[in-house]
Amino acid sequence: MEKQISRRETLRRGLTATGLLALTVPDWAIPALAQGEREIAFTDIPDTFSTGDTTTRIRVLDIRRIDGPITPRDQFFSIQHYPKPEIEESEHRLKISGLVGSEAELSLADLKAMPSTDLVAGYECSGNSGRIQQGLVSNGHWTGVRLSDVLTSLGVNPKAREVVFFGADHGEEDVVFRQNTFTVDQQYGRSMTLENAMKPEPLLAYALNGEPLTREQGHPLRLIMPGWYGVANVKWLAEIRLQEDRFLGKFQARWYRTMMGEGADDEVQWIETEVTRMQLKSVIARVTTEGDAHKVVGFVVNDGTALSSVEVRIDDGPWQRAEMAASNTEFSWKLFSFRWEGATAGEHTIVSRATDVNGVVQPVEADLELKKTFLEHNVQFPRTVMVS
Ligand SMILES: Nc1nc2c(c(=O)[nH]1)N[C@H]1C(S)=C(S)[C@@H](COP(=O)(O)O)O[C@H]1N2
Ligand SMILES: [Mo]
Repeated sequence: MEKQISRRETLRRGLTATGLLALTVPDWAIPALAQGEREIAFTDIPDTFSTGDTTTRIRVLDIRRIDGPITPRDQFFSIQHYPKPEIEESEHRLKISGLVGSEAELSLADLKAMPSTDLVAGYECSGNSGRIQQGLVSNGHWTGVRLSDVLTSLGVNPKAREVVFFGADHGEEDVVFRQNTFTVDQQYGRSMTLENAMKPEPLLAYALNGEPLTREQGHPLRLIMPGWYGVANVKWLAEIRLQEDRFLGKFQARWYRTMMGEGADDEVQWIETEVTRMQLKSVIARVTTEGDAHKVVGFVVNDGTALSSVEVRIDDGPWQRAEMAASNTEFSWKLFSFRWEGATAGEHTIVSRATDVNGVVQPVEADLELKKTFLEHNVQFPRTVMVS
């Protein structure tokens, strides 16, 4: 039955039901093509670009096709390091171990019996960049149980300081220790401080856009860590372990880190940090035309800090303010749109930049010169289009 309702209608109902939106979605929030509106092709996308699908290791979102605030389930980007587990919801147990008052194995039914929370959260993979057309990004409407409610209900031992999340997915890893290499089977694991885990936002999510999670998105249960890079949002969540000491697993301490120099010349200090909260990034996703008018649409991701502006620049012109969509929320991606006046025939370069209320400005290449590693690449992303 639900299939006969249009996707937009389903979305509207879902959002209305959860009070996230007033009765109607403002036209604005839906950057779908209006009648008579046509897309202007980017000239910087290689012919070989393809999104991939559920059979490939990575599926990217074709950001030119963004047609509303919420990414449809069948377009949501997906990436993982090991083969995707296939888990029966009725057989799944979430183990909660370590420094808790009482260890537990919770079924989906146990979790669904607890008060549920709805949250719109968007994120990108920390490896997202222009190389893959910025397509490792999506924005979902998640339903689940607050992590803090689950932990509080079991009781947290005062010694606990670190919360580790393990997926059911696993694989063989070479772990190097001095001159030895051990090949062992490990689960995907990520951690955060207890303080972060007990914030109101982290969600143990069992639904995406009003339906059970897709296998690609971690069915039947995953962590949603609003404002953090994709890597923190552990899919196929099998175990939560509370401990006193830091967790040093591969995807926490080795693969997902950034090395960046601070200072200048021979005073540079090289700092290595974990990949956690999203760096401020804006991306132009699409340019369209209707008659003489041109419209530039894009999105911003960040850690949830309020924005003070998103601006667009055409060629060497001035920075001009874009308009923000009414559907944007604290942890959603933030859609923006810009009316491009007086576009002339020929090739143009367009770029956007976001600024937050703390005065953080999206960097240019030169600002990131001392970033040696490629993750967290939030540089301004100039695009070229051909206006005829
Ligand atoms: N269990 C598990 N969770 C995981 C991963 C993984 O390999 N295994 N990959 C992470 C990474 S790197 C990203 S970017 C996001 C992608 O989430 P999505 O596929 O739902 O878009 O999942 C994260 N969660
Ligand atoms: Mo990622």
